[in-house]
Amino acid sequence: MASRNANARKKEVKKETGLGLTYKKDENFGEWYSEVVVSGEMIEYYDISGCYILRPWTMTIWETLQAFFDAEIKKMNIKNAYFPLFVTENVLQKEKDHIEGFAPEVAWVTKSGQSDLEVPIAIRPTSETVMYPYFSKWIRGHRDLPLRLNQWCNVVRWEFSHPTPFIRSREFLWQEGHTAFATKVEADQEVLEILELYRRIYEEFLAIPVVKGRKSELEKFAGGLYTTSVEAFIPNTGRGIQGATSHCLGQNFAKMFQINFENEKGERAMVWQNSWAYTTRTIGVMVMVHGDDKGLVLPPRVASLQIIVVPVPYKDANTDAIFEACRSTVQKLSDAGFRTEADLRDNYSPGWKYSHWEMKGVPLRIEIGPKDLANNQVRVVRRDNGVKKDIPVSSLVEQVKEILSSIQETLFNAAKEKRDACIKVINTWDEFIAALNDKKLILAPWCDEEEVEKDVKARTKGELGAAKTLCTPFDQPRLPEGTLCFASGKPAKKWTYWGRSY
Ligand code: 87F
Repeated sequence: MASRNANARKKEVKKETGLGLTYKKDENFGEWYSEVVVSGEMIEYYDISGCYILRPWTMTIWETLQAFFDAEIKKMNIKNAYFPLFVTENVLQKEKDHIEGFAPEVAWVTKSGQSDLEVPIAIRPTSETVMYPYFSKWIRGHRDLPLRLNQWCNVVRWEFSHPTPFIRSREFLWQEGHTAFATKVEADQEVLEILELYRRIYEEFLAIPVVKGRKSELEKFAGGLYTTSVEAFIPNTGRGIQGATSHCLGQNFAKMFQINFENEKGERAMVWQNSWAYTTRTIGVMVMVHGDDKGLVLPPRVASLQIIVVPVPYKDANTDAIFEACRSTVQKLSDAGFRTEADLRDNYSPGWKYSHWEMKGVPLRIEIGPKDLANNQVRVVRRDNGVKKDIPVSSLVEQVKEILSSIQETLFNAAKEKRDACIKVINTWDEFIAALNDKKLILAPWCDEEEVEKDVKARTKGELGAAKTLCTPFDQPRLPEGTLCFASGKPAKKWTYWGRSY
């Protein structure tokens, strides 16, 4: 009976205000995602396809990730810089070999007003060619090394496949780190230190489990020596998603851009370089992993607002006293360092406010009504699992602190359990195809040959896209002697994750 009343109320709210989602996550994931990011007020669509407005609800999350990462790289003595948005054709073409495949995605400015520019100018899709001529100029001797720069900026890649907010957009925000060292040992070490920061962004902030590993020769950044990445997984679509990359570029760019230095023995030597980036895609992965049929679910560590306080004044209640209790609750929690607000608007019902803040994913709701006032307590409701609890005002701060960290932990554990349940270890081609059709994250013994990966791609081509390697995890299970590659039948060299991907 109680739940029937609750359902009736829900329908009422939706009828009155249009609140609530039309699509369900498990039934129509794509539509659900588009609806959630708009209804949750993270994204507004724009009149250029593949371009999106990032609203304050998004930007505060980005700023939280930025504050963490920026502080960490400063500890590593990496400095921020800003290079221009534009690059001439001449300079962009300097790294012909690797740019070739990317060329169709480069956007160009060809006019100012009505007149053609003398030479068209490209908008940076990434900044290797913008920065490295100056690395060459600034690096003279071993005392100029290491040179470690980072920039926070936007880049443009004119994508032609299906655009998706955060996940695949034509303009996005990122940080790009570009560093140069005297030795490969130093470069190798930095690659992993940065990758660990990326793991922490996903696991500790966004509550998303990731796999650290190395990209195959086919999937690595073609201009570099090797690529490492953190890989996440979206259970609903059965797709892997590259979370961030940390590359060792080797000396390829040093050769092209003549980035040389005089070493301690007085000889000319080439630098060893790295580059690394994470983007606003992180936020899309978070929405996809944690969101539910009521809307966004934000992990407390990144939520713009961690606690929303809602007054629940019944007809004859002392409204002033309830509002005052809401204000003092906000004051106490804000003083204790929590991001808290009260929704004291008098033109919306409590039920409408509940739905609204649930849609926006606020981790914790505090309700204060006449009974709470009388008992010197508040009612807290968790966004992640709906669990309600009455807590005495006297222990408000301590208990809220505990509940928020419990939400953070619960979100991570739930996401990890769901991800782990999707991992399928396979040994044969038939098992591989079955697991692929079953939307699994596939762990397979592989011979690590480029031709074999190309062959797997060709054999799995179809409407949903081909299967490819996601990464070879650093954390390798034991590979029994005599294990054969699932695709070629040759001796397997390593366990590698395979799947469809974003
Ligand atoms: C699109 C157009 C032109 C990716 C592109 O991953 C060039 C490129 O070079 C391109 N899309 N890439 C690879 C970017 C490599 C590297 N750059 C610095 C990173 C980390 C940050």
